[in-house]
Amino acid sequence: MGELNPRNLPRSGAKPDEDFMAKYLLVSFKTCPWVQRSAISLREKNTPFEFRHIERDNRPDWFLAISPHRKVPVLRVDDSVSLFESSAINEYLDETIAPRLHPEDPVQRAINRAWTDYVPTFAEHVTGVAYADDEAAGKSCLDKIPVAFERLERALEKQGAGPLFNGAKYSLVDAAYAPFLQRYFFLDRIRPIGQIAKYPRLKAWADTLMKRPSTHSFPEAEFEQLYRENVKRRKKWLSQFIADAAVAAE
Ligand SMILES: N[C@@H](CCC(=O)N[C@@H](CS)C(=O)NCC(=O)O)C(=O)O
Repeated sequence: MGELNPRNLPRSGAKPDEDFMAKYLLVSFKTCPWVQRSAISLREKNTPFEFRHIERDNRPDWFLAISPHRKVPVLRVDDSVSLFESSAINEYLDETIAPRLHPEDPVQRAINRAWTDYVPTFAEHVTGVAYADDEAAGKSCLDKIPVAFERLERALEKQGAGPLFNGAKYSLVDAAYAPFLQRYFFLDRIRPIGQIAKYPRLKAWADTLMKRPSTHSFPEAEFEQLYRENVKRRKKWLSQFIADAAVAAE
């Protein structure tokens, strides 16, 4: 791909002989939950990958050439194939790298996929408040959180004992929800929401996922601070609840 080849871009501090040529290059915005979902799957599979963080407001040409919707994540494989959409990327990873994260049983696999398909709605309900323009909109977003939480609670009840969605074994559905459950905790610490404690199975699942190293692409406090800076910068209703001191790094 000549100049559009992301490998040809200079990387800060890397000397040519130290260059790390991973099979998998994950193109990312640092705080993107959809990227995080694919990064989690790679980590759960103990698969080394190179993270390439780009800026939302300055997307390079090589990225635009490989990302049909101009969105992250893009997974570049062997510097020759570019995959997009986090769900499709994760299905690909699961089909090509052992161990299989999807359940063996086709019925369970269908149930897992069905709940994975609910993630965009769950994300919208659970993190919508971060995009609300005013208090009324914020309150109406917050009202949707119990709807999403209740649905997941019922699903987890049917699945069994936990602590993960399918019991003891980690699955793609865990990777799909972890970034959004994490953002609920971030939002709850910006302005208390107080909902998750009412859903014991969901709370236990979320706590398990938050403790799991694969959930985290960055040190936890640093990442939460980055998230808060994004919320503050958006200048939406929620921004006012982030103290200036907390964004001193801006
Ligand atoms: N459905 C997509 C969503 C990806 C997505 O929305 N990514 C955001 C960043 S978190 C993005 O690239 N937004 C840029 C834009 O919409 O222009 C997926 O699962 O990969």
